[in-house]
Amino acid sequence: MRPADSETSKASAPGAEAEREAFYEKIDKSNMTALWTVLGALVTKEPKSACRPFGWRFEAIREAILEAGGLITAREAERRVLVLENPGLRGQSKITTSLYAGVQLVLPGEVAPAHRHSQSALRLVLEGKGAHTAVEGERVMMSPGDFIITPSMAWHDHGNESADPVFWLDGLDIPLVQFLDASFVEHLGAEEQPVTRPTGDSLARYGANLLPVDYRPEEARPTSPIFHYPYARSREALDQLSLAQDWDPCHGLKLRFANPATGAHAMPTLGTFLQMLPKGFETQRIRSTDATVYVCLEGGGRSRIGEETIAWGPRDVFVAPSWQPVSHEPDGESVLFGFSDRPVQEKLGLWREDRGNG
Ligand code: 1HN
Repeated sequence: MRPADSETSKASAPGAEAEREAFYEKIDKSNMTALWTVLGALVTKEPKSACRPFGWRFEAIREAILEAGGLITAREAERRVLVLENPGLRGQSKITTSLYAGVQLVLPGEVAPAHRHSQSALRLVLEGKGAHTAVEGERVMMSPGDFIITPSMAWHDHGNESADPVFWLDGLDIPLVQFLDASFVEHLGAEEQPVTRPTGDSLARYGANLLPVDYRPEEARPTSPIFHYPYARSREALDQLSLAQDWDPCHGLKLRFANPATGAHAMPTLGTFLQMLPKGFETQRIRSTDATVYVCLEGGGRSRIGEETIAWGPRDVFVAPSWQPVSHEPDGESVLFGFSDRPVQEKLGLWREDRGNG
């Protein structure tokens, strides 16, 4: 063999394999590993995720959590939630590699006690009217489709003064915070935090195309000062925009929830989206590096995600892993809420999408 050949050849000399194995075992005892044995799995040609496409029917979640309602109180559980675990990530409380999701039930008269933590949370109300959540001294009444934010380290508690059970989806950045070893939690001690501001205060102050005259967005915290995005308002925007008939071939009409003072994503770690698909509009396949959790708010249809087809209707939850092509087939006019870690990936310069494949 000429030197040039031997330099590029990957074939190893006879007997080398046994010698190498002995070497790997030896260095293993000193907590060392040879990079060349793991490099291919570490740096992949494209994203390779254990996360799988999957869907949960709301009826099945509802039935299970109502059963839990007879087994444990909200007070006792702190939060009575059934965690939606991705089938490829069982035992880790993850719906995607970086995101957590669960469905919470608050029964009439119950309180979920005040606490705060470094994880950011979103709530997407699925069923029931008349429960409230309090965030940093302000209460909001929850209605189906409402998107509510609990910023990192904001005190929050929930209560239900209505006569019916209330269900919502919780989305949190738990796996991200866990990965960074940056988790803190504190309990207030009191069941409910004191109410210090009138209901509707933050929405009027920051969500009416006005801002307090001396408000400095650059000094503000990284989460939107609005923590309640009522569905009635967002739905009206979709209705108005649908008149333009300006549909994106991959998204139909897709908007993101924003911090009105900066235009940034409403939350620093979670991107939140609202999407309208007109009746019979089959979207073209698109893939992106942010795995996305979808919740159907209205309508019904199917989504093709990678090799799977997932059917959905109102309040169903489904998940698209990173880099798997996604297309939607709505039977009637449909509205989807979605959330992902897109803001994190964008800030790190890692986010990519591809409309040309699949
Ligand atoms: C949490 O604080 C809530 O406040 C819900 O409703 C789910 C899951 C893990 C950690 C904290 C809530 C949660 C959570």
